[in-house]
Amino acid sequence: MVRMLLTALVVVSFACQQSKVAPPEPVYPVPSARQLAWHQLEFYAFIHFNMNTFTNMEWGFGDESPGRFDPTELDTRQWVRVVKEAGMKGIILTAKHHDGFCLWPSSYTEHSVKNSPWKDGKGDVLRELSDACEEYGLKFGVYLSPWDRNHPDYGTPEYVTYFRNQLRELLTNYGEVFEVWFDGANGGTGYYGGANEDRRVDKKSYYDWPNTFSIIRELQPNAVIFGDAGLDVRWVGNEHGFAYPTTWSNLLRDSVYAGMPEYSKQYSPGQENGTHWVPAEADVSIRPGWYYHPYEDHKVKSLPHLLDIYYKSIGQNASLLLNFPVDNRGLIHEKDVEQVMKLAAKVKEDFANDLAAGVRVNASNERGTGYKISNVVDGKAETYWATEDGVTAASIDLSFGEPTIVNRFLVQEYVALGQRVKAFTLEGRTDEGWVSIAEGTTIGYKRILRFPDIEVEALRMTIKDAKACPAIANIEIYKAPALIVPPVIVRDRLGMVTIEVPDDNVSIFYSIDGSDPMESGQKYAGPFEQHSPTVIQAIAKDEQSGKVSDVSTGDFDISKIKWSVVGNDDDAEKLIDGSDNTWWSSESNEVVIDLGEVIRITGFTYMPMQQRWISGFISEYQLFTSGDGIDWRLSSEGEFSNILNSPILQTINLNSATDTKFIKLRAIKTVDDRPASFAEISVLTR
Ligand code: FUL
Repeated sequence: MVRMLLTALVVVSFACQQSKVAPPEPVYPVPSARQLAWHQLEFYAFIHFNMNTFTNMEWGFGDESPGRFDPTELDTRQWVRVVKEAGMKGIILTAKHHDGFCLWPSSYTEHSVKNSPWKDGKGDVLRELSDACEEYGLKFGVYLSPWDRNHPDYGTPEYVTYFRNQLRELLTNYGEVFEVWFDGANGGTGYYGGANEDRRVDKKSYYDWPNTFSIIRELQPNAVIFGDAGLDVRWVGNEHGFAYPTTWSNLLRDSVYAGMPEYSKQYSPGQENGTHWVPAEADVSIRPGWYYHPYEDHKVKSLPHLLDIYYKSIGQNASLLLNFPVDNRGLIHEKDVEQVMKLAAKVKEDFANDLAAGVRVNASNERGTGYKISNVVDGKAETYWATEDGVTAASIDLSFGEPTIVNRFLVQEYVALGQRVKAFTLEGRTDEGWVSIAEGTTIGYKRILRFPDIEVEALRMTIKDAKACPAIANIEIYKAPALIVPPVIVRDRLGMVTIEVPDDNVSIFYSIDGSDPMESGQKYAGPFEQHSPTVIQAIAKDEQSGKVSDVSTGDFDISKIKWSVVGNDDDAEKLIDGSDNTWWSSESNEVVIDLGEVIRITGFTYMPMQQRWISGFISEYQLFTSGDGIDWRLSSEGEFSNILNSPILQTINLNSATDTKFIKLRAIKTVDDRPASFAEISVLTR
């Protein structure tokens, strides 16, 4: 009896072995274990906080006194709480930026926190942050600028030794480090210990990167190394936070080096035939600058902008490294917190209910046991569907069993076996049969397609082409609620008013008489003319859910349809074009506008330029009026207080209403003594 049982067992186990299917062969390159762990983080924070925070600069020269580093309320636990609550998995801090100032008391330089007034020189920002990360379960990473505009030896082999010594300090004394971040900016003018000169280095060879990298492997074997060219993670090639519709994790790594001028254009999306696995990381700041500047307090990125970044990075096979310019108190600014929390809430809402969870799923080809199509909806990253060897085109049908509205499709390759898919399509089965929804190229670790709401009974993803048999680990399907944000109202120079919202499925209601746009507003159907002074109010409404945005307000005085700028510079028209995003600067520090007819004005407004790199904000002005453009009368003079820190709309009311056909705005002083710049000038008549 026992023998019979044993025989039976042997037969069964033999049969099982027979039916076991071999996994697909990897398609090289493939990720290392440390890269695979990094892929799963997806979203983490950058903190730019250092000497520049106190000098109001983006790139310090290197001659700044350590005495200037003096945060009043530094609280790394606040940073960590915000980052964690926003759903991010780690923090990378600028331990040393290009100006060379160190946030930790390095033994190799005096240019550090130890000579600052902060905590009487006893403080260590890195220690505080790594402790806080550990307390809250976040990963901790370091940015160490290779370029050092303070160090006297920069450009010589001695500096490379110094740089490596610092790296050793960072990687030895602060616990586990998940990413080491090296910037591509290298060499140029600087203080260099008092030499005040221009020092260039050979970006390819100066740092002897292979030997520098081996220090990281020795001290922090799990840390990934970031640089334009890797080693492990590459720069996405822009600072907008966008990866590309076609983004390979494969890179021709031996063809690129950090700081290479043609990198962004030629190499940053990766290459199908790339030789090494070097996935992309998209870095972007929540404000225009990387460092804190009070004058950017009104320029924190909006929810629609941040959401777009999210989908264009994480949704396009890159990780997202979102920067917070910690302010001179030592805190993430309230406005930044507010915006990132809006993003976190919207991401949560978009991915709340996975409609793929209950679908019936079929594939046109299956490799066999262990690689079944049901693996793509089992919620497990380690199981995947694959086709038979040689089958590089196949389709997957996902049936809901009832009409279902969808607008997001999320798909992930089983990247441990390499990135394979080269082209795919998405179709939906509607009342009219199969209709095309979207087309894509690469997938990689994660690809998210966004498309307008569509009611379907089934979805079909067809892989059209792949480097080898596809291996798909995961599919998720969502119906993200519409993005309901207050509409943006603009009026151009000709008096045409446009009201816009980011989501096509959302209706806009507006009023032009000060009444509640929700109660008595009309539905916006396209641009309309508005020449007389008006307050336009608008709301966005999702007709499906009834959800309504806050009200947005556009306060417009008379239109500029009859206006012209006197002089022969066509570009000067930008200061009356209705857009705050265009600007013009005047060598003569003044501008004359012909209003086209005599108007009784009660005041005027001046909008300073809104670009990232600012110049020529007017701080002291004179306003002249004239009936003929020849005889001028001084109608107002004064200052635009605090304009440098707060470059928002400046509104000046005249002492008495004045009839005039011409106005002349003259800059008596600009904040930086550069020619006066103007984004927009308007008059007030009410
Ligand atoms: C750039 C640097 O030069 C900026 O200052 C910033 O650190 C950014 C993340 O990388 O290349």
